[in-house]
Amino acid sequence: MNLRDWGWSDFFAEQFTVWEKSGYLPARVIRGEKNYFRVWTEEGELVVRFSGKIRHKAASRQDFPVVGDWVVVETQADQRGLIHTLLQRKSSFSRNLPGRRKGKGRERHEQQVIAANVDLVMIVSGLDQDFNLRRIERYLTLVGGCGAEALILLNKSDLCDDPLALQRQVEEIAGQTPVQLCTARDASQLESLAPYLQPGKTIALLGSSGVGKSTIINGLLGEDRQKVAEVSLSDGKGRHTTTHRELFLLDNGAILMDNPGMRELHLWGEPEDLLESFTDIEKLAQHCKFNDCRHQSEPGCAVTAAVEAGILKSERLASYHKLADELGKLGRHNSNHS
Ligand SMILES: Nc1nc2c(ncn2[C@@H]2O[C@H](COP(=O)(O)OP(=O)(O)OP(=O)(O)O)[C@@H](O)[C@H]2O)c(=O)[nH]1
Ligand SMILES: [Mg+2]
Ligand SMILES: [Zn+2]
Repeated sequence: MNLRDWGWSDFFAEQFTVWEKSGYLPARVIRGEKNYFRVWTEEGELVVRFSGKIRHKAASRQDFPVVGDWVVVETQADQRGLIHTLLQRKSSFSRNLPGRRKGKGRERHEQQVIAANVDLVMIVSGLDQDFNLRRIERYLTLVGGCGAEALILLNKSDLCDDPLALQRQVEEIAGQTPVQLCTARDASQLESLAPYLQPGKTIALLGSSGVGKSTIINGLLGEDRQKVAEVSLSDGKGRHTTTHRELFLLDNGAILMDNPGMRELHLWGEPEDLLESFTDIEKLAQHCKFNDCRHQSEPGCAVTAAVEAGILKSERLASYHKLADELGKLGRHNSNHS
């Protein structure tokens, strides 16, 4: 195998040229543990730690590697190594970890980079109790700001009487993002994903616990590599079975990232990220009387007029307001968003 199998491209190769004579190797982070990472290099898999230098130089959390990152490592004996630097990311997605530090007064916001160098995010949603249009809008907004493409995957069609009706509901809020149905329990149904699984492309599966992300990964790998577990009978919620992000290489060359189900997804990004996830509202807004219309109760608001006319659902506008507020609050904390 070579580096390109793991998603290496000219974008990273250019950054590595200054390291070429160092004897160090480029490596991709494939799994993060508490105090070390597993990386893949041309010489195989290594267990690596941070050099003191990277700790010293890191100004904030986002300077530390996450799964999907490309790093420069010095190899040591026994398949071990040290990470010397983090190469610039082609894309990354982050969430906000609010109110983590105890203290009085203002709400605190902290950017947490979840994963890096992802080309496509599959937003997985279950067609059981998990189904929630507002949550899908939230995920779409997250992906809208991160530089990756998106696909919405509605799983567990077998548990739903009319999957096509739900697919249509999702298509209404999805804009240009494609929406696909599947039943991951039947691996043969995953063949429809083939067009998205291209060699060297990194595809992350995101969604709540229990929606079937690991089942999809196992189905595509053709073997049970990831543990899966039944959702709770009482409330249909998942049991947070997957606890680590991890990359897997498929036979056809695509790279899949399994992720733990996210409990809370607070957005990190810019208000402009809504331009991609709410194109319908942004289009209507061009006809509002005031340029800075907030679509609350301003006169001449084309957005609220569309709600009154039944063209736009009020739940969708409420969702837009909620997400816009959330992104707006990040304000200047957010100047180093990448
Ligand atoms: N009926 C049905 N069950 C499914 C389908 N796909 C997955 N499941 C089941 O849903 C449960 C949860 O699946 P997982 O793959 O563990 O879900 P996950 O998204 O990885 O969950 P976390 O790792 O907790 O985030 C398991 O019991 C799966 O067998 C499907 O298409 N239909
Ligand atoms: Mg899982
Ligand atoms: Zn308006």
